[in-house]
Amino acid sequence: MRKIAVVTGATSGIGRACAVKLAENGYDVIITGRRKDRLDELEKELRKRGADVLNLNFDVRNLSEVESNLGSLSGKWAEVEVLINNAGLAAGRDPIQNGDLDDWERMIDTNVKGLLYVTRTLLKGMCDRKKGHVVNLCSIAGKQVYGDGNVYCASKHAVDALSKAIRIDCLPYGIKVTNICPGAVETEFSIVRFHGDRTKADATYEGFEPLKAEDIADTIYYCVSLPDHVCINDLTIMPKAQADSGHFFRR
Ligand code: NDP
Ligand code: 8X3
Repeated sequence: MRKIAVVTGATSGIGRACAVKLAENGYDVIITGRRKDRLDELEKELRKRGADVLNLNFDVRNLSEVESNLGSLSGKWAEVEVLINNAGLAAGRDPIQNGDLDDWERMIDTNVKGLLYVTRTLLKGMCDRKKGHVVNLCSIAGKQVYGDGNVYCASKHAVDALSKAIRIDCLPYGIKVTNICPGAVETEFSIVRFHGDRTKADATYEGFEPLKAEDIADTIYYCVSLPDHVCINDLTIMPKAQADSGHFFRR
């Protein structure tokens, strides 16, 4: 019997790659995101790989949308084993004194509150079934703060704290929690961060080989495929050319 996974933010980058990897490896997948056309295209791709798909179009910042989409799953879809909390973004890269309030709200509402809404909604069933694996997309920004990264780093430090907190609170229910902390991954992340400015986005990855979304999906698949008694709690994954948040070797 195929297992059920939920991937938030499956319309792009790491989330999309995770959905494909899971579909190729025996999971039926609930894919979510705001861009309906991309969800529809991904659904076709996953079905070609033999997976059944539930395509749910909502914004993780909206609690009632989260609850109406994920709070009343029925049949096999209610038995979610793996939740990949991936939906997230950086918006802007400015000194805090010049920070844009709308950017701040978007990051906190998506990366922290959205993750909480989705997790709370799905954890109830996982705890009842005493089975489940929550994978949170944190970041190296959840471990270290860098210049002009302020609120994004704070939001990812919150994810780091929540991964630890969920692990403790759900320990009696056999729930595994894996906190994934990548360095630079070339996706749409920087285009979103720089509000569509491709020159700035491309400069982020200039002179070195960044990680690919598939590198992270492979790593997450490894984590969720381990025997039931084994949990990778926390995993930092970097491009070879990136030592930490601030040290890159660019040619
Ligand atoms: P992308 O921009 O390529 O993908 C982000 C995904 O999040 C999209 O599918 C987007 O879908 C979804 N998303 C954003 N806001 C919302 C929302 N309000 N409601 C629902 N879905 C939303 O970036 P990545 O794949 O790189 O990022 C994925 C995660 O990985 C993020 O949490 C990011 O912080 C983290 N990360 C990324 C790194 C990188 O260098 N790229 C490094 C470390 C961590 P849609 O717009 O359709 O709603
Ligand atoms: C994305 C990686 O270094 O841009 O989380 O914060 S970084």
